[in-house]
Amino acid sequence: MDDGFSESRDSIETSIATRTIAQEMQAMFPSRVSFDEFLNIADTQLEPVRKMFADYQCAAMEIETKFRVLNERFSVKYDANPIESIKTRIKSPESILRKLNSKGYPISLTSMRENLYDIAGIRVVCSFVKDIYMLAEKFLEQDDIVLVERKDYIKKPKSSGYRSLHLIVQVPIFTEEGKKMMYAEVQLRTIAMDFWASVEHKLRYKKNLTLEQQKELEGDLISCAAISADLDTRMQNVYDYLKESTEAEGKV
Ligand code: 0O2
Repeated sequence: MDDGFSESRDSIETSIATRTIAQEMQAMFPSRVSFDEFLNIADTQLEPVRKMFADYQCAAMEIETKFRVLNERFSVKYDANPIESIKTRIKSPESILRKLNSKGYPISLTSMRENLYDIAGIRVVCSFVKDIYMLAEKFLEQDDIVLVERKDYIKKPKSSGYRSLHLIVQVPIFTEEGKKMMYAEVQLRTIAMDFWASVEHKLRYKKNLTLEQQKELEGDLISCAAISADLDTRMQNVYDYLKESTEAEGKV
């Protein structure tokens, strides 16, 4: 049975772990870092990092809410939900460091804020391509959203076959320190695009493939991307046909 002490026990364990690390650090640098100094440094150094990740989390929440509101409004007006699912993620510290390093940017919090636009990511999955453009338009019409860049990989897919509409935006968040404009990347896709991208992402990290196998796989993925694009077009046609017939029946 849960004795209700798990949280306290966790924090005791965390505190013991921190002490052990601190003691090891102290043993490594006896003259430079005292135990209390180390804890103090860790705390003050981590505070701005924690704050920054919280800022990005808030930006993702703001944008997610905007899309949920749009979905609700459309469900009332047209009796249909354009959005199938919304996922948000904050880029991991490892991935942030790798990107800063690969692009030759300085490794600092200021550099992260100024140079990386996709630390907060929001993925909106729709059934139909037309809904993607309609939602993007309604989202960008909102006067607190600043469009920084639009990358239309639906009209112009990447050489890998990847399709999605990307919007790099700035969104305001209101914190105890005042208003902050945060960068975020919104990816809008259909279910078919999302399926392709997640499978391709998994396969891309398979390490034990020969060069020949990789080439063959890339070719297969490009044909699958074409099939998925065709599926999107046909599903859109079915939807448009049904919508038109329903509207025509209403007029009779
Ligand atoms: P993760 O894990 O999603 O964070 P830029 O961001 O402008 O400096 P980049 O990376 O070329 O340069 O931007 P782009 O092309 O707009 O891609 C950004 C994101 O789109 C990627 O983020 C992926 O999520 C997705 N993406 C782009 N191309 C592909 C692709 O070929 N396959 C799949 N599955 N996803 C893709 P990250 O940072 O790469 O990864």
